[in-house]
Amino acid sequence: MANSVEEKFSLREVLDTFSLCLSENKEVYVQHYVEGWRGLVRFMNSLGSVFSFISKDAVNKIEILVNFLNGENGAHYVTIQSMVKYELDNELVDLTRRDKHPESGCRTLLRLHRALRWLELFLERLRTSSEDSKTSVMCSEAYNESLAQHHAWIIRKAAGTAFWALPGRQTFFDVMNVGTPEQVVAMLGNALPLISEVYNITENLYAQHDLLQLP
Ligand code: 1Q0
Repeated sequence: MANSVEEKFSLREVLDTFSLCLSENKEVYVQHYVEGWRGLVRFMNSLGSVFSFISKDAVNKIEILVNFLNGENGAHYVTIQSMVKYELDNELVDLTRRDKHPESGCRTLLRLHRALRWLELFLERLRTSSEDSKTSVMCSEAYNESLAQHHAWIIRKAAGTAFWALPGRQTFFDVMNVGTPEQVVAMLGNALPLISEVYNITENLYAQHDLLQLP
């Protein structure tokens, strides 16, 4: 019982993690970035096993990045900026097709980065939704505007099916463990600018180095 309480998802906790992502000079710490994703995956797991194919992929990508962070070149993986520089300078990124470095930090983080855009769009819809809004609709609209453009048909199909299993808005709010719907809305209002900032910094960095389409 104590365990289930300990592992209870709290939106506040996850969002705190994202707020730690930015350094003073606006670099993005990989450690806090992946911690934020771990929290989100915990939340997704609590929604049921239909989402496990999604959380498995997310966990796999989190682990690839953690292994780099804890590896012998970990110092280069402290921020997304230093990772990009290190991997590009040392030709550790497959730029046109997956070959010698199929699981580079850059391509792995790009997948989470695209998912962060989905999160931003979804949470914004949730924040401005009304009592009778459907989470499945908000989720699939956000998905179609973001991640779907990078996914093959079969994955889009599976994701679309999973979205139908999402709990309703009120249950969603309850699981977030923040308080009343008004408090959830206020919390999202505080969190979204932070998530957007992390997203935009990463997007600009990747665009600057022409990395947005890494295979
Ligand atoms: C709660 C509902 C969750 C809906 C998540 C939407 C994302 C759907 C993504 C479907 C991905 C399917 C699995 C495989 C995909 C890979 O092919 C793909 C590309 O990788 P690769 O190596 O083949 O090139 N991978 C990805 O695109 C990465 C996908 C990561 C998705 C991580 C989603 C984590 C979600 C967390 C739930 C957040 C709940 C939000 C509300 C909480 C409030 C803070």
